[in-house]
Amino acid sequence: MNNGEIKLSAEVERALHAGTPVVALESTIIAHGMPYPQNLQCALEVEAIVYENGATPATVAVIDGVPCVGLDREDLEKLATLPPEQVRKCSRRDLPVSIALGECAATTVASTMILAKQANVQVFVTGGIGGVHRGAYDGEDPSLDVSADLVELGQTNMAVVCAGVKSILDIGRTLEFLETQGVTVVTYGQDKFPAFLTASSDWDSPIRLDDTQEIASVIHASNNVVGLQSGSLIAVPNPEPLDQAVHDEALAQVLQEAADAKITGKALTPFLLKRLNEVTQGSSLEANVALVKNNARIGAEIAVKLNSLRR
Ligand code: PSU
Ligand code: MN
Repeated sequence: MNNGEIKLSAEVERALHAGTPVVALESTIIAHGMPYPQNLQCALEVEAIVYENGATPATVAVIDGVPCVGLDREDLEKLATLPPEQVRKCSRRDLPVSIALGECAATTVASTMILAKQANVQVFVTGGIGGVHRGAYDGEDPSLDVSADLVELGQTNMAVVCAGVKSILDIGRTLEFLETQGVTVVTYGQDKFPAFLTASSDWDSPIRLDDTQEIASVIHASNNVVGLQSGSLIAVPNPEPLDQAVHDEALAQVLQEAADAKITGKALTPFLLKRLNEVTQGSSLEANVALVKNNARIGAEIAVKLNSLRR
């Protein structure tokens, strides 16, 4: 695929041409991570926050077989309102399929990184990345469920801003895997690595930085001094976390439900998020929206500072 085959929105094309900062956003969170209408509202608010903080938002998806970096309102609405089963959750392996078959597909962290990189975008904001699932390496019959996001971070140069790794995953093994892949992992403003819905996990972050200027300098050094072709992960603690006790109880319940219903593979994360939202009566969704909006603000700030280092 070359750049000519990726469709850029007019705003993104203008920003890239002018050399102003652009922030990529993923679309699985819209089609599979949140229910309608909160998904559309969140997507629009996140784009507005990126603009307010000095960068141009570029939501990534495949629309009728065309890989897009920057969506218009109509495409965003389509992704948000189509029944999730009609929108492929499109990771690296699925990208060629969705393009060849002319599908509408929502890009995960892995495939958003690929398309954003092709478009020369350097910073990407999401909610949570995929990780090593609990039980991936355990027991007599390990599932080997390790997200392609982690491998992508090891091989595609992109600064990914997230709120850490969901507590439904095996956070310790996820951090080990990222180390093996050579991914620079930084937590903003605290020692512990954050756990998506909750602000903190039991695991220490490999690196802590308290200043977005320093974070931009790290990304700049990775890209322009050592020329690493791997990505970096910036973890930002959720500013409006879910109550820990509510979280722990709900999590235990939905993990058991998933095991009982034998839900596995790419269906697992959407199932767990949906059930968590139902069990917590909307509190987990509120925490999810809050963290994505916060990440958009910090991510745009990093993109602006990184952009001025390039000059
Ligand atoms: N975590 C969330 N919400 C999401 C996802 C992760 O809290 O919507 C999505 C992201 O797009 C991520 C993908 O890239 O799930 C990972 O899926 P898998 O574990 O199947 O690779
Ligand atoms: Mn998986």
